[in-house]
Amino acid sequence: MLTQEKDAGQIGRVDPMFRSDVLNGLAARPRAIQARWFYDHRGSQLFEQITDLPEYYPTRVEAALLDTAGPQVREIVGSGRAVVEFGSGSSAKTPRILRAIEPSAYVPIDISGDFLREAADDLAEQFPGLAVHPVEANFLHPVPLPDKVAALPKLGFFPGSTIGNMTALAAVDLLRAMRHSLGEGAYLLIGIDRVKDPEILVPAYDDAQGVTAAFNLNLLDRINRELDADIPVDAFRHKSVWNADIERIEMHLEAQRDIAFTVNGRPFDLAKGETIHTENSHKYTPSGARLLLRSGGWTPVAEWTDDDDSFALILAEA
Ligand code: AVI
Repeated sequence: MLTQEKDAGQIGRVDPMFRSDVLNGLAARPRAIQARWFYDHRGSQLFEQITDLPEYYPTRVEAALLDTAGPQVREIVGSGRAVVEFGSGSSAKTPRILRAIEPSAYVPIDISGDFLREAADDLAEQFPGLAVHPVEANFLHPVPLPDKVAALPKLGFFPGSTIGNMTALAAVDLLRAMRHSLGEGAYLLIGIDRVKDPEILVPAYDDAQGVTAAFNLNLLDRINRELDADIPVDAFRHKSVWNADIERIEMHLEAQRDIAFTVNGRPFDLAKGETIHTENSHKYTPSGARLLLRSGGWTPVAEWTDDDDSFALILAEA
């Protein structure tokens, strides 16, 4: 995921960025709130549940691909590198790659320091002898890496198709920032979800158990909790749609009736059927993914996909 936000509501602080993004997003046309705000404590828990859903194939398929690709990645990049994971979160996929690569150091980067240190401690315990240097930073910009890994060649790790949650332009900027952070001679191992039949894609973002719906609607609960709002959450419905022109899944919250509410003292009115756009998940064709990487300054050198070509793990060179 892009970021793991601290649960400001639980500790009684209001994040001014959250407030301004929500107020501006609700006033804009079309109305839209950035997906990064999904990940309060509850949202992060719901996302973990999403990754186990039968309909949500990316996590499962990528985990299997990491197991297959690991030894081949090691053959190409060699051992002894520093693995630098962007947006490491709970570092759930990390052991798979660390086991295969046998790096000298592991540098998890995440915006949430609490999550980061917990995950770093866990990994240090699982891999005794591995130097773990967590960095609390926003990886959307170039990140200075710790001096202790300056001399080591790097392998960037960006799993989960998180890159898909950005527009292509923002994705290219991020890939360039990563190249800058990792330096000459670096490799990047990245997970990218494929364009496929909407009959598979739409349920992956609108599952039968309603976990994704709860994840999307939690954003409104979060606004009520943290921004002194009175949004009638029950009056909204989760919607997942495939936008074929832009090759992306879009998540929206749709008003089921005319709705009036206030956020931080500001009034908003939504007509029945109006939506708040909350997330984009861009999918890539094989050539589209390679073009994206090249535009971001990376040359693809190897690629692994499952039998259905539903997800790709790509190794690229700086
Ligand atoms: C974090 N990110 C890659 C997920 C995705 O598939 O776009 C977020 C998500 N949203 C709904 N389900 C999963």
